[in-house]
Amino acid sequence: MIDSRAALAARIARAQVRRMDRRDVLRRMGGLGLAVAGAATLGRSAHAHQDGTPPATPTLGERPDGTRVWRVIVGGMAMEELLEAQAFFPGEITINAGDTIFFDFGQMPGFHTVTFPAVGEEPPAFQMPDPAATPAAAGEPPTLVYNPEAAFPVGGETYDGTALVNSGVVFFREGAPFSVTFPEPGEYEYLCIPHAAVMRARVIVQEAGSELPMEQADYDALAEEQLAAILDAGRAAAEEYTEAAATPGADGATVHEVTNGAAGADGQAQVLRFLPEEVTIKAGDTVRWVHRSAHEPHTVTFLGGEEAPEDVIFEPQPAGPPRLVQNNMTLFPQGGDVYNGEGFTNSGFMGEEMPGGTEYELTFDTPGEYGYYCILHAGGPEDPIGQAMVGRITVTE
Ligand SMILES: [Cu+2]
Repeated sequence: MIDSRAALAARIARAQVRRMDRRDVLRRMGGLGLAVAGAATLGRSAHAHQDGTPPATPTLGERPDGTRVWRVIVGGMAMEELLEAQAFFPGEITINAGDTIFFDFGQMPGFHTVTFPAVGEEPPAFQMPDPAATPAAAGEPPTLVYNPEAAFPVGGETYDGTALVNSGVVFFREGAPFSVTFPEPGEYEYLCIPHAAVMRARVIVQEAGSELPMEQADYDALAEEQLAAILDAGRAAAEEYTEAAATPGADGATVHEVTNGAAGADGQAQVLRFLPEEVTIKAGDTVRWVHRSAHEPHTVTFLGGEEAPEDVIFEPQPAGPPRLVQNNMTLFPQGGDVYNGEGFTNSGFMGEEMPGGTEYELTFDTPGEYGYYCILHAGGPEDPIGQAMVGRITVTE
C-alpha cells in the first residue's frame, strides 16, 4: 500500500506521459470545450459553467397533438454551503403514453446520469477492469476504466422498456438537453449510475389520453419540498461535526478527529466538506479522518510539493469516445503515515468497500500549515476553504 518515494515519482511520471491535454481530447469528442474541462470534479465544473451559455430548454406543456412535455430535475445543490442533494425531483411522476420528460440537469449540474435500463435488467456498471489492459501483476491493482455504456449516451431518446436508454454523464453532453419520450404504458424505474445507492426514481405511464393526477406546477411544488427536506438533512448532518473531537494518543500526543464528508436523509444529502475544515494541533499529534458520507467517496490528499494528479485520464481513441481511465494514484492510498509537508500523501478513495476504508490517520511531526483537499470535490488544496472540499492542518511547536 505504501509506495517508496522513488516508486511514487515513477508512477507520477508515467501518469503524466499518459495524460493527454484534456481540451484537445474534448475538441476531438465534438467540441465539448470548457464546460467539461474539469469533468470529474464538482469544483471545476462549477467554475467552467460560469462562462458557459445556458442549455436550450424544451418548452413544457401540451403539444399540438395533445401529448405533453414534463420536467424532472436531476439532483440539487446548495453550492454556497457545499451541500449536494442526490435525488430526482419529483421522485415519481405520472404521465400518459406519448408524453416526453425533459430531465433538467440545471445550471450547476452534479456528476449525474439519467439511466433507464431495459425492464428486468441491471444498469451498466460505472467502472470495470480495462478490457484492453494487460493483466495486472500479482499484488498490483487492475486498471479500471469508465464503462462507455455508463459514461456516454446510449439508446436515443425513446424508451419503451425493451432496451437501455442512458443520458451519459451530464458533462459529456455539451449542454445538450436530455428528454425521453414514453410510447408504452407501464411503470419504469430509472437511476443515476454514479449515485445508484440513493438516486432512483420512477415514471408511471398511463394509456394515452388518461386523466392525469397532477399538473407540472404540482410536481414543481413537490420537487421544491423534496429538495428542501434533503438540504435541511444535510445542514443537520454538518452541524453534528463542527468540532474536532480530541482523544489521548500515544506518548502524550493527541488524536484529533475530522469528519471527511457527512451525509443525511439516508445518504441523499451529502455534505462536501471536511468538518471542521481548519484544525490546529501540536507537533507529534495525529489527525484521524472519519468518512461519514455513506456511498459518496472522498479523499484526504496532501500534494507535498507534487503536481495535483488527474483523477480520470483521458485517452483518445481512433474512433468513438476516449477511454476514461481511473488513475490509481488517486484511487489507492499513497505515502506514509507521517506527513511533514513533502511527498504526495493520499488516503485513496474513502468509504466502505473503497480502497481507503472509512478511517485514515496521519501524524504531523513538523510545525507548519498544511492545506489538503478531496480530489473528487475540489480542484486542489489552493481552492478557498468554504468554496470547495479543502481543509487545513496547522501544526504548532
Ligand atoms: Cu469529496
